[in-house]
Amino acid sequence: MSSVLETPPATMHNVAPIAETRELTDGFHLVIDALKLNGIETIYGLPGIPITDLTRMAQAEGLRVISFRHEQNAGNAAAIAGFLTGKPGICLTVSAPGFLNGLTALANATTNCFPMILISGSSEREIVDLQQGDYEEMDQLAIAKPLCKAAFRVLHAEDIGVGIARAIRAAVSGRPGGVYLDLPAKLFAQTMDAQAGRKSLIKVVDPAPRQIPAPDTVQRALDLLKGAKRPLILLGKGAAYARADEAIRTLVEKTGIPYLPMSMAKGLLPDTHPQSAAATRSYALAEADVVLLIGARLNWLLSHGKGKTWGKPKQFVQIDISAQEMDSNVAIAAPIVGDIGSCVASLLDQVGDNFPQPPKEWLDAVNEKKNTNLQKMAATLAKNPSPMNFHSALRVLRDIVKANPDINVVNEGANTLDYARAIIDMYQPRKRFDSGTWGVMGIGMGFAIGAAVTSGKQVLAIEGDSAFGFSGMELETICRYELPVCTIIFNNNGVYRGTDVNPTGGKDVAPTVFVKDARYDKMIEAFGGIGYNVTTPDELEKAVKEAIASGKPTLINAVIDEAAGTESGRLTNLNPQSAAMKK
Ligand code: ADP
Ligand code: TZD
Repeated sequence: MSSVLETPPATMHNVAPIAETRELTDGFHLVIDALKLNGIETIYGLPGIPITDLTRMAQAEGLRVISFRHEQNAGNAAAIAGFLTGKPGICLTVSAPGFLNGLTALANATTNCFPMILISGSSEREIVDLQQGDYEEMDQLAIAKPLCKAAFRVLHAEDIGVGIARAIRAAVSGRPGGVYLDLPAKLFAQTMDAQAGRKSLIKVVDPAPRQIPAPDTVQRALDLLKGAKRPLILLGKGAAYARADEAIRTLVEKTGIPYLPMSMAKGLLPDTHPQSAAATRSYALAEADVVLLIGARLNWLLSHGKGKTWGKPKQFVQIDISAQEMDSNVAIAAPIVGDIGSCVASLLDQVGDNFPQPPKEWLDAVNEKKNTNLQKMAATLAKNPSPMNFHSALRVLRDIVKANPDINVVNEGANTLDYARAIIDMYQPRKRFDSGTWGVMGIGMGFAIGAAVTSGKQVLAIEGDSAFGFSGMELETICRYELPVCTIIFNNNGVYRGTDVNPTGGKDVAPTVFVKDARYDKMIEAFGGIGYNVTTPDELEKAVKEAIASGKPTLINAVIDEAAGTESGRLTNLNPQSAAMKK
């Protein structure tokens, strides 16, 4: 949109005035127009100086503006929208503190390779640079730079098109990540000729171009895989992001190689697929001799590719868009650098119907272990202890997801995360969103909102009671936008568990303990949502089914045995231990 500035010409005598009209646009509208031109439909943000009018105008111009209670949650929503759509999710914040609140989400998005753009208004450059104490003064560009993939500032309205084009391309090309775009307050009010403004905008052509792997790298990988005795495929969230679902499935099935999905790659192939080795993960990792990594890094989540977890010596084939990822932890015998779609297609070109299948002994061994473990797990899940524990509650949720395979699952906590990841099978790609590469708490309500807004489908947010606290105020946002989010709090009275005691006998409770028997269900009722308090699997099942059928904002306070679970979930070994502390 643009305004019309009428400049009445000087009139002489009684000659009728000829209105010289000039159409003007401004920084506000150029930002909105540039985003729209590039297919952006939603802004996740929190209004205030200097971007309040930008949020209003964006809404007026047809963008969906989802307004949050804290910028970190807006940023997390944008990040997961980026993961889901392949377009950068947009988070809009005010300066200094608002920017810093959003920055955690931007850094987390970058760490997880999710494309997002944090756009923050900023104060007057002249005052900031002389450190003269402006309202919300901060050198935001300098602070953002080391924490994201790229950072830009636009000073002139005619450069907004370039700034947004650069931000979009930086976020989605190559390894996706977070981009910071600094827009000083003064920029928004700058005006320029509307036609020149329109011309200054850039519609980014092919923002994430294919990157075809070199044929010899593909051949090297195939040779290694063909000679393997105990091959294994590992699918990471990069594989889910790449949207090469059919090609990946075909590769897995034509090679006959057992595979393991990382948590956010679950559902890329249904977890019930006969080649899934998830139920015998430890055995598969330790025994494999050639491992094909597709969009997964050998970071802490994979024990850095070495040590006890990885047991026998092995050779790695790694598909990744980032050449620098190769050899990050261990030697990569056959790196394939390119986008996963192109790399898998190149492999498939040579994997015909007669690709040598893995030796029967290997497949039999994997299947035997898998079936034994599945039987053990079934026995554990069948129990009905009172009070309810993680397993009996998750059995219910597993069955709900099985019956509703297009449900979005958000998951954070310690035990709640580890058990839910293992117990709940996923059936469709890009339906599971969790604490990710950092193991961060606080993604819950932001991811739930981003997933609900982007997909328009039901979300189940499965939350530890501590994890939920980081973003709980967004229940109001969920109610305000009437989103189909059912939040389930695994309430065991504390961080990890609720059983710690203060060793001094003093009045303060232990640092990991919360208010006992808190009723989180009452929180959502304050905003018009529906709350449930459940203590048994049957009650939980009834509540979730009702919640899903209603499609309304709901919260289920699921009372879990406060002694269930372990300290730090499955990460107990990462807690530093001092010899001086040992008795
Ligand atoms: P996980 O946590 O599931 O193991 P990671 O986040 O560690 O997964 O790894 C994802 C990897 O996928 C990153 O190294 C990233 O560079 C890569 N990646 C992301 N998108 C693509 C793509 N389209 N093509 C190739 N590699 C990709
Ligand atoms: N702060 C942030 C931002 N991220 C973190 N990961 C932590 C703190 C430390 N932390 C974990 O790693 S898990 C967790 C914290 C505080 C919460 C565990 O308690 P919970 O889960 O109630 O959410 P369980 O399921 O009861 O174990």
